Amino acid sequence: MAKKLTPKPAKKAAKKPAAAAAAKPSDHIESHLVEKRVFKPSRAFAKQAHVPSLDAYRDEWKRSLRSPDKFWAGEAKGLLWRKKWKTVCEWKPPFAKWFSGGRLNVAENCVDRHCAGPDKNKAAIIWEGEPGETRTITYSQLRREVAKFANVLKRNGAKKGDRVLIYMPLIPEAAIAMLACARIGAVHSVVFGGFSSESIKDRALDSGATMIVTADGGYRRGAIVPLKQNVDNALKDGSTGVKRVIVFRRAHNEIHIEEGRDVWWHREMDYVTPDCPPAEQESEDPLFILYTSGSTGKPKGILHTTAGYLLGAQVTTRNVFDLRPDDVYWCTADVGWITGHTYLVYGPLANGATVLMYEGAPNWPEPDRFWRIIAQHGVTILYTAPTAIRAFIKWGNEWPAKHDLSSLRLLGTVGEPINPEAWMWYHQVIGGGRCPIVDTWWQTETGAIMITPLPGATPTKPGTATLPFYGVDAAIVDDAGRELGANEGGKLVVRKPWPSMLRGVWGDPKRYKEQYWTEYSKQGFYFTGDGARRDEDGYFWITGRIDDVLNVAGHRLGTAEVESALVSHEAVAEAAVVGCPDEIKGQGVAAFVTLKGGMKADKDLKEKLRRHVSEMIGPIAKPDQIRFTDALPKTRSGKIMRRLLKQIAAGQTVSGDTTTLEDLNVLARLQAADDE
Ligand code: 7RM
Repeated sequence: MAKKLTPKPAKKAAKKPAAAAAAKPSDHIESHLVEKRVFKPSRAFAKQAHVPSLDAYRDEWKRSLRSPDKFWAGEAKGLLWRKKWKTVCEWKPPFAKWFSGGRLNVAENCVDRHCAGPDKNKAAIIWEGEPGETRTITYSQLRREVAKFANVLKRNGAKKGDRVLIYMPLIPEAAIAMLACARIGAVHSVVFGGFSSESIKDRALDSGATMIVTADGGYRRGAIVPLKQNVDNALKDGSTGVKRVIVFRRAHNEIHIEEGRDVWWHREMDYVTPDCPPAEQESEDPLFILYTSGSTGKPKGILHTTAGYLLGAQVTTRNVFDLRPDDVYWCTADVGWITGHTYLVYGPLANGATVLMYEGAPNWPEPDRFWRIIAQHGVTILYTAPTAIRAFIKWGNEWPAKHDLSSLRLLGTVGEPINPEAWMWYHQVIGGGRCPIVDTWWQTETGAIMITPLPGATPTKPGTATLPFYGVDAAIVDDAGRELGANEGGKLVVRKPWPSMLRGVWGDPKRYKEQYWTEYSKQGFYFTGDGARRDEDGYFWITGRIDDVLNVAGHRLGTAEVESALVSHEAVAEAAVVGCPDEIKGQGVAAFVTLKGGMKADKDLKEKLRRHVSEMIGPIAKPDQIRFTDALPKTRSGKIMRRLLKQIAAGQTVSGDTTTLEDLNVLARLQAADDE
């Protein structure tokens, strides 16, 4: 394995340590002070970076928008093609084709390619299981496993274009199964291991899957998740078209094997050779379907195709995470989410990087598991979610303090707006004040990062994803599609197609058009569903989903803004804000608040918090309701389920789909807790 990086700490993270910077991490940091702070990339970091200055970024970005075909043609040289493309982009709104006429294979790009030279013995995946075992898989070992499992898929009847569900714990075999599908041109649809039988069934039906790859069980907080049993239940009524289930033995829990339908992964692997030439795919052949929630109850299958997706994944991973050959790169997302697809599997492997993969929970057996892993494996890049960061803050600084985190050189966040306090904590306590933070905005639909700092180039400010990536024509527009001025809140759109954009909603072309392309059909803009503003430096501040924007007495108010204000109070660990009906103002503000350990939930504190919000934003943002709770209802990917909170805040009984809820008990407790 390549030796570890021990970057010299930057001399000073910022020129003049304002009150906030000088404060110890445990100290209370005022939001409005933090927001004024700008963190310039240190000279040491910039010197070695792929993109070493803001000017270099701006020049390249302008070039990429002026002649996108030329720009992407240049970038596409970094992929391994079996046949060169004829045209870079054909755009007939809302349908794009990228690299038509080209042929390539994603698995060959992510694996075989790195086996030709010295990288063949480089670690591709360093894995740690929740019980504590570790495995290191080199690129040549990965090639062998992927090729063998591709033969297993074929042996069991999978062909090009067939849909294969993958319902696995976070183990290397999940990535192996994905890459094996890509190797033969089968279309995978990963179903998060935390989802229920019902979700497996829905996805199997909607995608028309004929095969499922799963495991006997997976570990979560010391318990075993009965994955195979969930699959059995999903297939029980025989309504899906699934003919074959391949079962990896992970947890050794007892399972049922349905003769004629189920086979063991390890037995099948004995029947095959490691000879499986990657099958050439057309650029626009489907690579995967990933289901994601929309505004309705039924998740939609977002379709991504071969060349454009891979290119987006490769180019963003290299530049945003400033990948170097000796990095140990850890993305904490599960493969069940888009972040796990693009930044745990396809992006880093396309770049020949070493990826760290951890199976379990961050607080198992104790709240220092992440920091222990970083110290043990010499992790240099950490990519995680704000919700995790806020949990770490709640658990206390003593946990990271136990471990040597000096191998880290870069931090990233994704999934939701990060409140400046969490950003500062991440920067100071985890990054030791020396690591740049990339706050990356993107979506399942965009396939790859769209708005982000480049760590050697872009000065960052806590709470903003900063500037668009190359080739991304992001803008804030009003309802008529007119671009707005500085600090005017509007809708976030993308005005030009990009290689890794979604190609459709599986089996539902109407929903594709209506959801993303109707809002600005005249202009041909992609509508993200997010609200945002750009500040005087052109930085994008994402305020959250449009449906999360409140209108209180005619004033636009981001729920994230109010949450940020609440979290900036020293007593608050986490907050979720939704609108509630208000006779006079139209909409009122309802806040659900979890407190830090030792804080007392009483009327006095409620009043203090109301005042605090009023001081931070303005009297208009003062919460009408505050409910203290010991947990917030979240999806398994950590997103707060506002739909449920809205119902509770409105005094209704909770109805609709709760299958993605992490902990159903939270709901019962919330409903029991009132506003008094
Ligand atoms: C990658 C992912 C997408 C939605 C998106 C936003 C929110 C994601 C950020 C963010 C502010 C960020 N895909 N979002 N990243 N908001 N800053 N850096 O999360 O499809 O699951 O969600 O998440 O609302 O539209 S996703």
